[in-house]
Amino acid sequence: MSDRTQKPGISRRGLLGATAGTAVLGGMGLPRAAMLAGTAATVGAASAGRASASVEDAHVAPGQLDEYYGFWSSGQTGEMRILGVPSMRELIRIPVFNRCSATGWGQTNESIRIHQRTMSDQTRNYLAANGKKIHDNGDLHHVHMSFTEGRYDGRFLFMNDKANTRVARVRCDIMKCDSILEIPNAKAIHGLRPQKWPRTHYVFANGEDEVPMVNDGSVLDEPSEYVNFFTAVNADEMEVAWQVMVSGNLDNTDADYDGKYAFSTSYNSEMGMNLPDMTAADMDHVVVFNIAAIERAIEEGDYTELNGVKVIDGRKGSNKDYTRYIPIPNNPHGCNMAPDKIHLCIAGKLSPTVSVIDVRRVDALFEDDDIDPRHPVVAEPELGLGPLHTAFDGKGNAYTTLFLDSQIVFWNIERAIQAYNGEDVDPIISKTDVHYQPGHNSTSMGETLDADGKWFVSMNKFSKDRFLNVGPLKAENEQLFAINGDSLELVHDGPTFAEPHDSILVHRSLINPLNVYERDDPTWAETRAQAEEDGVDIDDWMDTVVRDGDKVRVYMSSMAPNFSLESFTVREGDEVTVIVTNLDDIDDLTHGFCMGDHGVAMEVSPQQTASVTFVAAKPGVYWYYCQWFCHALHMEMRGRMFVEPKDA
Ligand code: RUQ
Ligand code: CUA
Ligand code: CA
Repeated sequence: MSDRTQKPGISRRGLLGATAGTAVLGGMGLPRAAMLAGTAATVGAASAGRASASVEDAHVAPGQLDEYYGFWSSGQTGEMRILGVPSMRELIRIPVFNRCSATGWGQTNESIRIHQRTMSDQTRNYLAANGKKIHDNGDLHHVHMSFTEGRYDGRFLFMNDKANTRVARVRCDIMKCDSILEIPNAKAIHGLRPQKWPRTHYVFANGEDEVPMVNDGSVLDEPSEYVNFFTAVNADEMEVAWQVMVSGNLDNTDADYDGKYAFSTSYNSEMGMNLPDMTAADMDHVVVFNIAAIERAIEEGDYTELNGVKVIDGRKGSNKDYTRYIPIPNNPHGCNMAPDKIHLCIAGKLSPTVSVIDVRRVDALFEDDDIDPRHPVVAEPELGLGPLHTAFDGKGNAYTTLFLDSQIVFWNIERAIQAYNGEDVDPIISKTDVHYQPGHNSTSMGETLDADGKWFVSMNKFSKDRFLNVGPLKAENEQLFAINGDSLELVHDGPTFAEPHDSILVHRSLINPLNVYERDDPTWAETRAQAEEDGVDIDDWMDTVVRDGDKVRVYMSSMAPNFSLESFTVREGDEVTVIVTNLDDIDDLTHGFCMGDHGVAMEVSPQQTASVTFVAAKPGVYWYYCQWFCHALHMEMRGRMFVEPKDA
């Protein structure tokens, strides 16, 4: 226990195990909250002690389906994951910014096209110089679904790549990435949120790292010349709509429920280049982006064009209505809009506070130049050490992770406002230990108007002693809690590989993916066009080899347990493209194509077409096989590639 980070003066966690601690805290929370509920009429249903979910509800028997989809980011692994909640069973992994051995993501022509569609020449040249076609790593922090009028609409999921400054989209009908957008000018896309109202026309994306405005080497170690960029992505076209240059850096972001504003935290208002400088100021800020004013500026031409993007100057002192800066203590991090449509919670990180912004009071910042820039702040409860992110239950309560305290603090927004106004009330309802050092948290439907206050997930950066020791690199830990009256009841520890960064919990009624691809899916539109040129119908049985100089296109179909081609012949040095259509149209009948000893493998799901290109550089006989278990004769589903020597 001694290795846990402890808040000085609190020994309770050292004495109590997790379950006991949770139970005791819950018990302590109840009478106090019940007492307060009597005096504060505004306190929501949670304080009435009514259970929203319970330990029993968390049991999902084998064969039973979960009530929620959990869409998980994976941090530095670069993929998206889907879990069932409350069982916390991992259902599948969706490769996005990573290379996937199983599916061929990052190797198939279809996925490389998605990677390269918006790739800058600079990136393309860099990759070519390093013998690569794509970046095969990513740092995927945040997954969020598209909205229509404040509710998830089940169309798309959007996600960031901090490592290589990108935004990606996943189609919810097939649960595959269909677009990757490289963001110009900005560096290190971190915070990302879709517009909530009236619909997700924009996805807002924060650049975290400061760079010279034109980053071509002409300015290097001159931080006074550095800027940061806030990007609005057109979510339908997956193109950059516009960018805003800001003062300070940008961390997390969220949008309001009126379609008027987006907000971003900045921990480096100092524009420091090292730790002492980045933490020097007592106050950093939240940037407010005035969407209508920015759109007007675009229309009226008040922008600079930079690398093909319309960039607006929203820096301090630009004297325009594009941005405002709200001072917030001290290296703020999380930025979470409550489903009451009114309150935005900014987590203090180095400050033990969460600053509550009433978004209705933001208009005044744009109308009155002499107003106190902190006018929209209506509460600033002191909650504990290291507040990072806040989730909501739709009943007026908030749940904030305390990284340093390894706790979740469950508090009431209205009571925090009363306390800020001098009333003698304590906003804190209960505190619950988590294991250990939580970053993000999420609640079922909690970032939407349908927040239902049933389930709570804490995504913890350390597991320490919770699982069998697997060596110096430990699993991380995500914990599921039932929101039960005034307390959180731990129902599940879920070890995960790097890393359970963030998640959203979406009711299953909103998600309805296909079982089998539609043959006219746009994913392979370019492959289809090439086939048409070659006179091959990829919707039908095909066993055609087309030679085009030293390029060879091998068209084949798969139908369990056969490939249409038992063998094909190429010459040493040929560039070989194998195009496979899986003609099976039965649920769950995925085939694969793996070319032995060539580092080539891909998924071909029912009714899917996929293709892969490689150079046949080794003369000899090579077996290809179906690497996705499909049939009793799966092992027999194979064939030979003959590579004739060049000088034969
Ligand atoms: S933000 S460090 Cu999700 Cu807490 Cu990336
Ligand atoms: Cu087809 Cu295994
Ligand atoms: Ca700072």
